[in-house]
Amino acid sequence: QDIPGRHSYAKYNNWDKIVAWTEKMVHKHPEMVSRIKIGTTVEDNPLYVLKIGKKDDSRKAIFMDCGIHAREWVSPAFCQWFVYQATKTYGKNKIMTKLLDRMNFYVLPVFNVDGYIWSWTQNRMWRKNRSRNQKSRCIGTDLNRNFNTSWNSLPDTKHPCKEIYRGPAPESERETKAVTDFIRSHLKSIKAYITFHSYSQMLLFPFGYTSEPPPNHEDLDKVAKISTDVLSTRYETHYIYGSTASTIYPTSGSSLDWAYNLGIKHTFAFELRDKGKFGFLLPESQIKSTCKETMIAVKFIAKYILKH
Ligand code: ING
Ligand code: ZN
Repeated sequence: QDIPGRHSYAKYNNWDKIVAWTEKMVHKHPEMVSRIKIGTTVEDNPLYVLKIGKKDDSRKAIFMDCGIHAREWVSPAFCQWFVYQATKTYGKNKIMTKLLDRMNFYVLPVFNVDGYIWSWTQNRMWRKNRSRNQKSRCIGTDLNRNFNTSWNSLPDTKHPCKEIYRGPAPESERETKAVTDFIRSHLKSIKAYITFHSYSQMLLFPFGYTSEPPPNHEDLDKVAKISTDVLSTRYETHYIYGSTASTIYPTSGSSLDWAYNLGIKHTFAFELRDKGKFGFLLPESQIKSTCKETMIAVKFIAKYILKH
């Protein structure tokens, strides 16, 4: 239903609506959904992970995050859609039932909560978080440059006024720390890490900090190829795929490379719709189709993880 003022999967929802939605999901599916507060932000907002699956913590798991960058609104929309579809189709859809019977999903619907709120209330094009910087009047750290992997290798991430400022130290930001602590403490079960950005229509895998291919490059390449193939079956949306460095640009300190080097051998980053016509301002009329096609790819990756 699309009632004005209410949470809707066909609309962009502000932070308050998303918080209320997390509560609703837990109440609706107490057997399958639980909400874990993994930390708080600089502005003291809660960071919530929704765990989807059975109580058994020893099963394989996939960690997914959305909204690491504030202005990429279709990304949190996808995480909400994923939780909705997973809970709605469990027991009805064969693949989803099998996935949720055998594995868990940890979904962080908004990683950069303070930035997300800022992009709703003050500056639609905001990317970073909202932490104050010493010796600079510029605000914010790029959370996707703040991870402890080749953190200081790219000089253009040094300046607090840059959109890709890496922060004063690796994991200096509370948001980064909350996520890395959570992943480290669930490392035994987490077999895949997927992070959602927009825009560009790409499926990326490690590395961004080097052009050296990771040991399982061929495997990642194959999974990415099939994922983008199945994604395109729904609306013929064309994605390209490859390593971050060779496909989009070199990066340092990204969550994708960090998770990989921690030992999670299947890590992917989606750059969702579109290719630049609307860019970050993707119209609400495209939310559902973006989510539906992405869901097909994510289900394929999950099936692959279950099998291997
Ligand atoms: N793009 C990503 C960025 O952080 C990316 C690309 C994804 C880099 C994953 C490294 C790892 O620059 C956007 N649009 O934010
Ligand atoms: Zn991004």
